[in-house]
Amino acid sequence: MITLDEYVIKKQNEHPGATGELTALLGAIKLATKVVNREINKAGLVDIIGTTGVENIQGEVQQKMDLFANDKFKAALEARGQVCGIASEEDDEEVIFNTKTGNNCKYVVLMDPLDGSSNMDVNVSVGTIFSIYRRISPLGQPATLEDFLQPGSEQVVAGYVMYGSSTILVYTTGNGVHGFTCDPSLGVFYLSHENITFPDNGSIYSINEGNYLKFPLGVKKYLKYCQEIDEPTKRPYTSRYIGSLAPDVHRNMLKGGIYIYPSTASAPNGKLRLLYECNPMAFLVEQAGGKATDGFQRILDIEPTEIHQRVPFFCGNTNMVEDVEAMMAEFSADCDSRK
Ligand code: AHM
Ligand code: MG
Repeated sequence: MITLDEYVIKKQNEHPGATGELTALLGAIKLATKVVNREINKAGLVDIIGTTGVENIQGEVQQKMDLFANDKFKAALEARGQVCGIASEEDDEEVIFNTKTGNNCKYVVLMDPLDGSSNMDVNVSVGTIFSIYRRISPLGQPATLEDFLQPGSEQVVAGYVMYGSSTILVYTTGNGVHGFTCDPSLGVFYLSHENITFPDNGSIYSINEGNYLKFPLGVKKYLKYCQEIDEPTKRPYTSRYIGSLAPDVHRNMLKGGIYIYPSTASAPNGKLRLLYECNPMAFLVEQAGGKATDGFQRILDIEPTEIHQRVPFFCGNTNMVEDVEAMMAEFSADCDSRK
């Protein structure tokens, strides 16, 4: 049994120049994860589910656990002293750790501390999604907005934690995707899923079909394709949608499938946020042998312009994503943001 700490240190030792800063940073994320996990497990017993009644900058009502998780991750990351700033779904702007220690740190973290949090009300899986970049501004000064607005291809680490029937932390440093399951009696994450890769053929599609009438024609055509009967291609595919990005993508990576949150008539850029939802998931999906696009271009190549920017998101088995891309190109080229 290899623990997360042992695994990260082993990987660190394979890089002669490694300083251990990234290892310490991941340690902070792991610590906050355990605190959040403990609290989630008490949902229903103590007053932690439901909304605060307050909206975030994106007009979404914050859940009590959104704020709890946000505070815990920020506190753990600042205390560990490896991060010069954080951008979070729950904060209006980037938070800069403008202290002597903070200004000398190399990394920024972007995160959604508790994604899909409304699922908690009904005991359904939620997740934490995170993305780590090397800062581009000079050391010794406060981090700048540009440190956060880097394309996803510059990510150093990306990962998610899924608080499900068990709690699993999955991450990549660009060297495969590895998952660690928490033993609840010890609070220790053990390597349980080394080198996760998509199976060759996927047969699951995940999308909020309630929005069907608002989807681009290319997506509508693809959904009909998924539902057609065709023995050789194992269609009809199975529809599975939790409404929590990390668990939905986790299932599709392990079992084979596609996740889609497209543009809609009322939300031309879709719902999901590029920097702390789509980029980290795209990095993981590519590392697992899959593909992630906005229907037309690679997610990781998009140059961000703002922290809470939204983007349509298609990710999963490469062949499935390419099938829907072909239909988007044929029927919905007007949705290509580059045109
Ligand atoms: P959140 O960040 O406000 O929790 O929203 C993100 C979540 C994703 O996890 C999920 O895939 C999607 O929103 C579900 O949205 P919808 O309810 O529109 O299907
Ligand atoms: Mg979210």
